[in-house]
Amino acid sequence: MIQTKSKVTVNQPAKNKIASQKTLKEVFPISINNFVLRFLLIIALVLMLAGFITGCEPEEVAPPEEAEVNVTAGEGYFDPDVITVDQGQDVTVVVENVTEEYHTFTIDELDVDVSIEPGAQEEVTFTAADEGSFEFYCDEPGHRDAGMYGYLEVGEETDTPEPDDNDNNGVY
Ligand SMILES: [Cu+2]
Repeated sequence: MIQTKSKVTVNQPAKNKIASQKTLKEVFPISINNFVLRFLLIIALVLMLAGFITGCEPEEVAPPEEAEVNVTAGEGYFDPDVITVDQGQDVTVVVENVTEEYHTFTIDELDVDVSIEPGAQEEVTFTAADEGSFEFYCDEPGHRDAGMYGYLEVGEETDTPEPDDNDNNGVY
């Protein structure tokens, strides 16, 4: 019991000393840390700026990216039946024929005409150079009339009229 009491009395001044020493010691690490942190922050900012500059330059100059579209050729339909791409994009259309007969994926204006065997898959690549709406269809006899057609939309809502205009036209 006496030993523990003596330990307590010894510890009290020791704690005070440690506390005062800590405050002095803490001053140095904090100032060093601040200096190091500022230095690291400056380096980080420089690196970020360098990253932005090098990262932005090619994006601004680069042409539109390529577009790849998967299209299913089914019995009397293409899915999707509207393909939207940006003007100038190199477009690759992968057509999967899920039927047991031949189909084609044809766009007259873009000289696209690929035949797909039953159950097979073909891809065709073209450049969407001109803005506009281009019909794609299946050139097998009767298939277009059966519903195997759709539209390639190049550019932003080129030939699509505003919904309000349509309603007004219907009323007038
Ligand atoms: Cu067809």
